[in-house]
Formats: sequence, C-alpha cells, structure tokens
Amino acid sequence: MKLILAIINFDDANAVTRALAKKGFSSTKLATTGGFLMAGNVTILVGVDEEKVQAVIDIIKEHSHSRKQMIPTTTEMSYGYYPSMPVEVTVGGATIFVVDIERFERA
Ligand code: 2BA
Repeated sequence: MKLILAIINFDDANAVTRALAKKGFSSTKLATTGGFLMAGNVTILVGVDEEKVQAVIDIIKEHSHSRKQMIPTTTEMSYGYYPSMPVEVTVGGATIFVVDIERFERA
C-alpha cells in the first residue's frame, strides 16, 4: 500500500477531493502552510494500493492549477532606504510525494 501526499492550492482542494470521491478514493484534507510564502495551502492524503497510485495522481493533476503569485521583498539600497521589489513565483499545480505504508489498520 502507498500513501500519496499532495500539496495543492486551497482553491483547488474541493475539486480534487470531489473528483477523488467520484472515482471511489477516500481522502483526508489537512490545512497546511508553505514554508516559503507562509501562505495557506492544503495537503491531501490518499491511501491506495500500488496499482492505483497513477490513477490518483492523474486526478490530482487534472484538478490542480498552477498560479503566478507576486511576493513583496525589500533590499537595503543606502541610508536605510528599502525599496519594495516584488518577485513573481509560480506555485503548484501540485507537489506530490508517494511513500510506502508499512501497515494499515482500521480499529
Ligand atoms: P511554499 O513553500 O510557500 O512555496 C511556494 C512557491 O514558492 C513554490 O511553489 C515555489 O515556486 C516558490 N519557492 C519555494 N521555495 C523557494 C525558494 N527557496 N526560492 C525561490 N522560490 C521558492 P511550489 O514549488 O509549487 O510549492 C508549493 C508548496 O508545496 C510550497 O509552498 C510547500 O508548501 C510545498 N512544497 C514544495 N516543495 C516541497 C518539498 N520539497 N517538501 C515539502 N513541501 C514542499
């Protein structure tokens, strides 16, 4: 068995979990925060048999969109002058990890 962890945009989370449920996959949504932008995102957990991993990844990819985001940064020029230098980053669609599950039980 495998555990798929997918970090996706908050705005895509419902579409992803609905599409997973439609195909019969259980999922759990966690509210998470990215370490770089310090902005909220969503991590989806899906436990599946190995042969279904690609199907789940395909669904996640289909419903996760990448977005461009501007982040403010400042650099000191001189005399304590800090002009704002916005930088554009591309976030997502989805950052996906697949890990082995040693044991799975429902109690
Ligand atoms: P954040 O850490 O907030 O990163 C948001 C976006 O900022 C990243 O998008 C990337 O485009 C940019 N970014 C991140 N770190 C950077 C750096 N050191 N320098 C320049 N730009 C940087 P994504 O790569 O699509 O990542 C989206 C979110 O997925 C991340 O949010 C983080 O929560 C998660 N993530 C990405 N890679 C990860 C990893 N290797 N381990 C754990 N979480 C990861």
